[in-house]
Amino acid sequence: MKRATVFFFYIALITGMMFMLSCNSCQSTRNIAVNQSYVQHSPAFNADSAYRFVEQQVAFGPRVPGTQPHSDCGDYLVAKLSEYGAQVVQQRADITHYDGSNLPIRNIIGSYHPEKERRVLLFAHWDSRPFADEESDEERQRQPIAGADDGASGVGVLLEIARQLQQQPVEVGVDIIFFDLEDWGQPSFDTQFVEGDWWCLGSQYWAEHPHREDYKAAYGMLLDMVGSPNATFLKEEYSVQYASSVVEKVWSTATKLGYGNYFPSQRGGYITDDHLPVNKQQRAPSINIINLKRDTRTGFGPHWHTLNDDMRNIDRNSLKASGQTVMEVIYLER
Ligand code: AHN
Ligand code: ZN
Repeated sequence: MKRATVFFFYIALITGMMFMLSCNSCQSTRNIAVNQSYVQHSPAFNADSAYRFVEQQVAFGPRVPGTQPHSDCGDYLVAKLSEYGAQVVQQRADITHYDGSNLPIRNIIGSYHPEKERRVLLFAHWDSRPFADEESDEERQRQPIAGADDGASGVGVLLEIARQLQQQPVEVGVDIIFFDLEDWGQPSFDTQFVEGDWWCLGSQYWAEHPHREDYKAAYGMLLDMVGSPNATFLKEEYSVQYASSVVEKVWSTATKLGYGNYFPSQRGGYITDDHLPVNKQQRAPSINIINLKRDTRTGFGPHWHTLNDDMRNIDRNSLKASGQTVMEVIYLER
């Protein structure tokens, strides 16, 4: 072999070895990087937009069934869902309440791809509680709450998801339901307890009379009180009992997205809420994403069913954590 050839051979060998070594090291650093950063599949949930949807509902005044603000807000919600391309169906009925009075129910349902077989159900209640019965002052207990967190926050997040669904569709069908009359349970200042299930009247009605005959969804997610700062969505017990795989999917997705602080791996109590009739009537195995506390008397945030449940209590970061997590789950669904 000529000297030049030998020289060239050695150069080629050394370059090759260096290439293999560098490739090895870059491979391993790349693997570490992949393990650490999760690549999000869903479009970015816009928390400013969700915040405005909460603000707009609250601006109508307390959405107490039978009042003008309630009726105006209902029209607004129908208009928004239609604007964002959902097929909207309204369900109206009259029910008799614990005090014997007649109350009108107005459930608002927005469907995406109603022809698709595989469906995910997203829901929240849009009415607000007629009494702030967790206030200490008795006079204040009879006033209606603004319900920024309790009601408007879940609806606001779902309106933002509706807006996103129009811009970028998902593979499965999605139904968004705004349930009425969740929050007219008997107030604590009543002295006579009337036997019956007085919470969740809108969802009870829908579960018995779905908007489409034999309606069934693969699973459902309820958003209730998702707006206050440092919300903690503990694993609510009925959710674990009826839909444990959905709980695992949602909580692990939240953790991958970096929202583990909002979705800690801790159990909450059993909460009677709109997911209960949906689970019991088997319309969908459903979970409740709800801010639960272990260190308050009620088990909810300190503003719960008080006059403090207003816009001062709404934090975009909490809307983002719940909204982006739900979006990630549905955008991955096939
Ligand atoms: C009970 O306290 C029985 N249920 C609470 C459900 C609820 C009320 N969510 C919001 N407001
Ligand atoms: Zn409430």
